[in-house]
Amino acid sequence: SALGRITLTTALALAGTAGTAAAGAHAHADAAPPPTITDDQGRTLILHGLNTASSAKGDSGLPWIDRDDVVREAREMGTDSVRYLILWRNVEPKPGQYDDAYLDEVAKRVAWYREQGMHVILDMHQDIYGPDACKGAGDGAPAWATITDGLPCTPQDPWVLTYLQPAILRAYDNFWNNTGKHPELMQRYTAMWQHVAKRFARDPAVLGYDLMNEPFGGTRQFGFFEGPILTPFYQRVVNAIRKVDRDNWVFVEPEALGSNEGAESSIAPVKDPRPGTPRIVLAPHFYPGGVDLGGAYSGATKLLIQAQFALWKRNMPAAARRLNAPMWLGEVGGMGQDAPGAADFTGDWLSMADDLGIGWSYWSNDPGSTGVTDGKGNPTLFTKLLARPYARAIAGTPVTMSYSSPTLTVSWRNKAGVSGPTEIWFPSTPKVTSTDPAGKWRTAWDAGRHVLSVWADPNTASHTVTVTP
Ligand code: IDC
Repeated sequence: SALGRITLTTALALAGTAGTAAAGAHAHADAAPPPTITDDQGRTLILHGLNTASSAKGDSGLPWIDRDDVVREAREMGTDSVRYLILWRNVEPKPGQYDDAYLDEVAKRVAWYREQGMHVILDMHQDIYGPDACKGAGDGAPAWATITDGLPCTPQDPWVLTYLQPAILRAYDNFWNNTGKHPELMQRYTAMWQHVAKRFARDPAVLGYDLMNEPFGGTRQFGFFEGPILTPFYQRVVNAIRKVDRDNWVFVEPEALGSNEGAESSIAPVKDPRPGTPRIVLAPHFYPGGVDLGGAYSGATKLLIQAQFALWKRNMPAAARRLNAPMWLGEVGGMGQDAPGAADFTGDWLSMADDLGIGWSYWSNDPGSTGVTDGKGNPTLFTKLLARPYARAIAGTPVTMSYSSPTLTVSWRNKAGVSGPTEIWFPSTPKVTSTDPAGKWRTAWDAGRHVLSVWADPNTASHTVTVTP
């Protein structure tokens, strides 16, 4: 049952963190501020966006969207970024042979986001290894890289249970070379990323690369996977990317099983060989108790999900501190708009992200009950909730960002080397107040883009800006 699964995942998560539960959220209050994702002017970027899209898992490897959809999304929802799905099997249909026509199609869509001033994170997506591992159930790897050694497979419902099928476990075991027989698969994957990074290194809209969606360890799990196998693999991919691209950010995900529910991750630091400050981002997902699989946010289930909120909120920042990396919530959502508690759940994770000072990418942009259009062109519940006032660029060290309808409060401290205004997205014409001395700060409102620019007083160290309709 759903409740059984939720109880299991929560128990798993709690077991993983027993003993550290007493460590309070304020234990690190005096430490240096956590690193953040920054733009060319040194401003902190808060990324709000949509995963675009699950439909890219089809044969073409391209999402359903058209240029107009991107225009509308930027205008109506104020998104400043996209987690854009690409797939290994489309990039490298034959070993060592890259389909540059596919990458051209990707580049064409990236340009649509560029026109809207948005940032693109290219996500090398996979679920249950690839379409050839289990009768079309999965997506990601090409057929030639899918080595199941003839083991059986039956697609399961819900889809995530397919991960435990013998053929799937073996496909991963061969990929990670747990079998000792296929070192070439990780090498191919690494070279494939270098090819993609070379293609997009100088595309100004591309912010970075999400190296692998929801990595899964096969028969090696948790401490036997993340530290000894996944981390060194990421390191090799980062090193390969840095030979062709020094500047874009690299997003690394913990193993999904466990961390999606808030359990501790044992992912280890990945070094960034680029000159200057490192640009590695920890990019976990949040799917407490299978809320994407027909789950609800009410009654006893809600209490269990709230426990997973608490775990996630402690364990993911702890992993990010260990990596000395900024954090970004790469997937969250997947709940139908009619599911009990869908609005509350959405409000709660949005607040969690604001409290942590991190951005997010909602799952997903596909039309339907979990999307931002219902398939008949009508906005869903999520359209409005996700069109949330936020500071998309902060000209200094962020201190707080909080939204309590209808008021957005943002505060930050000056930071050397940062230029440009703080930029706030707001759905309606804003009224602005600031703690800076009168006459020493100014604003500009772009009514078309709904972006408020705030130039703070450079001679005041800390700034708090309040925006209301
Ligand atoms: C889901 C899609 C669903 C599809 C499934 C397998 O919503 O239609 O059948 O993938 O392809 C993830 C994955 C993401 C999932 C999403 C929601 O990264 O691909 O999409 N999810 O289930 N991890 C946890 C949840």
